[in-house]
Amino acid sequence: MIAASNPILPGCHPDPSICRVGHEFFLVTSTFEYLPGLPIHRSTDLVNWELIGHAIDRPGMIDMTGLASSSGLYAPTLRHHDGRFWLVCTLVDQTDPARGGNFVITATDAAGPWSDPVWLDADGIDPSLFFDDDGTAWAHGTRPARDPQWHDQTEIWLREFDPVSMTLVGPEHVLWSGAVIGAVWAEGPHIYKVDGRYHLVAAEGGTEMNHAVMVARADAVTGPYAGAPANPVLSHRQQGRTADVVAVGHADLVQAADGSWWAVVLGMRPYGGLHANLGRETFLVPVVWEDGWPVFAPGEGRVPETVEVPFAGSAAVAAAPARILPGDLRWTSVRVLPAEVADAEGDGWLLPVRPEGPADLQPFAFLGVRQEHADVDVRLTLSGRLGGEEEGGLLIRQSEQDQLRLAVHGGAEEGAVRITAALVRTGVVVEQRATLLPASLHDGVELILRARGQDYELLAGAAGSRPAEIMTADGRSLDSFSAGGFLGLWIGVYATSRGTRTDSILRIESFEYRPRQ
Ligand code: 6LW
Repeated sequence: MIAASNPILPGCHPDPSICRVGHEFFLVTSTFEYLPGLPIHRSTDLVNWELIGHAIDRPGMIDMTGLASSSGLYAPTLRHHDGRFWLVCTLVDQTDPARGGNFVITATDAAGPWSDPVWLDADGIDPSLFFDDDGTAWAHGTRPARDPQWHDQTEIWLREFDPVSMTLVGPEHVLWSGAVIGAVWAEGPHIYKVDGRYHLVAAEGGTEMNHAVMVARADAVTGPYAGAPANPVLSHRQQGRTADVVAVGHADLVQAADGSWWAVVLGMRPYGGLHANLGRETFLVPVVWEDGWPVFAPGEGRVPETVEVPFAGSAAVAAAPARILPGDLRWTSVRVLPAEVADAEGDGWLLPVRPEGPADLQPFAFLGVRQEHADVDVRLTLSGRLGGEEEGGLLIRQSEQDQLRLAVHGGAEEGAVRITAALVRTGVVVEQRATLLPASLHDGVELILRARGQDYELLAGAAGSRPAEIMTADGRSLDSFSAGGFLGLWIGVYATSRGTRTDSILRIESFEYRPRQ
């Protein structure tokens, strides 16, 4: 038997939703403005997870242009029914409520292809689907309470879902507004039928320090739902800011083939104070049923560091390769797909320089991966030619407003390159360095990030030579506790001409992401 180490999906993998088909588990998480969106991970043992594809992976499936950071694809739900995977999700534009909405897509293979979205007549976020054993299907989700009794009160709604016409039918039912009077953000609802009764699992308290998992049950899917006497059935809210894992909530349950029950939840691991640069990650929690109610992490009541999975064998999947080649599913871009901003060439990419840049709300030239480890070395080798106003390099990105950049610039004299480092906070450069290094972009420049906890050390030099230290930035301003939003950090490559049309192209010779054990 092998044990799962928590988190099972490190780095920005929030709002996990899980389902089982035979002996395989499938898991999806939120991706906001990043594309491809909604990664699908597969596992046979809940311990080893393999990224097999993304539900939103074709140009034009979802239009994300102009969306600000932390808008985009919110909490999805993944289910399997009648030979098909069903995924419901919300496209959110935080500045324009008229844009986006809830949609459903289906696939026979979770790795894809997925159907084009069918938009549902429902507002709010966090949609879910429940397929009852009498052949009916039910959609539910959360939205601001129509008649609120308190600030930030939400309500869980339910309507029948017709899987043939892909529409909501029949009357609407309001099921739940939270276990606690005055609870904010009852959300992330999922309904399950266990031993003939309907169980509603929902988060509340908001997705930060007061996050919690609540359960209610009813004899009919439409309610009335009564809360579990043990609510919250899981939370780290009472552990305060020094807990190793905080913000635990947003659970989804799954029953394994051997009859055992499990939950996936999101949580955050702060380091260097209350800063969680890796974002909201996915954790595994064992569940048992006592007196008709689920008990999360029995005997412990908190997210365990490791979880023994009795049916797991002993084989561990090999760690992902450090050098990330173009075909690697880990690559993501912002608001567009990687193939819409870059062309794979051999073991690297050609990255055409665009007028838009990392501070813009439009798609820009960017390819990146999640920061999944507090201690990591990232090594990028670039070559090509840049004009005088053009730049490209490493981008450590929280949002268009909060980021750290290490750039090589065009226009330096022969045999030298100009390197800058900049820490940007709420859109303002708060710390910067500039230096000339003996190197040539034609022959290759190496840009390096050494993250050691909250120290983000940036180095640069000619490819193959000893790199020079440029700046060490404090990463604390980059996490969502400081910057707001729902995301962890991404680390990638960007290029921009800063407004001017250009034919310049940067070549990404290699990109390595090497965690320090
Ligand atoms: C998501 C909501 C939440 O829609 O955060 O943790 C929101 N919970 O359920 C964004 O991930």
